Amino acid sequence: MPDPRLESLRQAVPGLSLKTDPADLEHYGRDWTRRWTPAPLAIALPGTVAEVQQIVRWANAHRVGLVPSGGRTGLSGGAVAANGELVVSLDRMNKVLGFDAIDRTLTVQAGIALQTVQDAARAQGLQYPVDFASRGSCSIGGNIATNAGGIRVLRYGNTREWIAGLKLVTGHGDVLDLNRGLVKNSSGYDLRHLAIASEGTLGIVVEATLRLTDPAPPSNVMLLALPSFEALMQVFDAFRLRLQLQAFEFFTDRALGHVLAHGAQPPFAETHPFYVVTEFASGEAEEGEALAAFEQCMERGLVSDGVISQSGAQAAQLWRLREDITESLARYTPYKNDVSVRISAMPAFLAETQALLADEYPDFQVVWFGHIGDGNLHINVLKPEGLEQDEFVARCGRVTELLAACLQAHGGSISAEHGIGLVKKPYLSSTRSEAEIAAMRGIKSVLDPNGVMNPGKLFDP
Ligand code: 2HG
Ligand code: ZN
Repeated sequence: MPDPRLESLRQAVPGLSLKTDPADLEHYGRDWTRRWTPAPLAIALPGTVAEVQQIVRWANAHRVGLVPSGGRTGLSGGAVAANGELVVSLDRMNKVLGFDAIDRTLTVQAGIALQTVQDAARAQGLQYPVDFASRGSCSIGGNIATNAGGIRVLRYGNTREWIAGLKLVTGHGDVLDLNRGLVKNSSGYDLRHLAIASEGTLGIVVEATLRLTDPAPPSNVMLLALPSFEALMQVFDAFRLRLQLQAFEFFTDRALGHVLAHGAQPPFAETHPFYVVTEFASGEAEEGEALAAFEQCMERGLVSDGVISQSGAQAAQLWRLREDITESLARYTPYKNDVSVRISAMPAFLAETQALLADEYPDFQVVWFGHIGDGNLHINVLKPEGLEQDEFVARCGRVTELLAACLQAHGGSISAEHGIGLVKKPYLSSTRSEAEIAAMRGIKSVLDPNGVMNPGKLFDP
């Protein structure tokens, strides 16, 4: 029998596109975590801001939870609908609404894919510089909801830096038109920044005005082989002193092994314990500086080999070694950590964490990689075949408590760029004080008094 609430939703939002097929419920009810069994009430695909408002008002009247949904490439369970929520997919709201050459802004609907935004910026002779491997599938709304980072944060910052304005449909169903593209605006609380990284718990981002910038200069990509973890930050320092780096990413030999098994070509004849991919503007002077930094690192025993891209195709090949890690690990349903500390704390934190995880995970494969230049590590623990998912997650959860304590001691964060969602909810207090969490709850109660917006994500009611 059809759920009577859906009939009332149809009446409240005439003409609303709704999906209820089991395959759609499964598809739209999960994100890349693959840990929870999807069980949404239905999938709503609004086409206008007014329809989103009507859905939110209906949800308040019927006390139905709403899960805002973009590309669902998230890794923290922020877009999971496992408790009879209505998924509000922005798939149909995926257009470019306008470009302003003087303001250098692009206004888009929130369901647009990151790659489409990058292409639209390029077509105007500019760039939208936030970038990461899921660019083709993730949406700008999701990027905003998690303040997504990625591979160019070192040079360009996180998503937050590029949001000149956004429209938020609050948990009341009101539309807030926040900051309206202004460069300067000291008129009180900047609610735009509250919406960024709120993981859909305050409302649904329906539109955004994005700042664009000059196109990136042609670049060179360099892959370095390193003998030790301790060398990482020293190599970073040596390169950063001489070059304006656009990226500085690292991965271990184990990570590379998975990417090679997935079809990539080995970069060196020999294997090395650690690798770094770095990118900087091409040009004679820059290449000279890169070579000097490389030689200096070789002399100090910090680097054991290296290759610099000779063509765009080779640059893409080198990037693939780093960008394909997540996909190549997906079949092991990894338990993911996405942690950060200030880069000054990184050497001590790395040493401690390495020792901790070696002790705590003697029998699990642990894969390290990440945005080391931003102080952001991704530590993926692979589920052994045959071990039940619940048992695996419980064991990883116990270790995450220790990791969270270590992060707290170093002033770090349990989520650098993926969000808290469901996965990291138990550890929020390692990164945020009680007073901060109380303030966040207070803000939520103002913008979403009935708790319909993404219930159970970030913190419990
Ligand atoms: C990346 O940096 C993404 O590649 C995914 O943030 C990280 O899979 C992960 O743990
Ligand atoms: Zn990342």
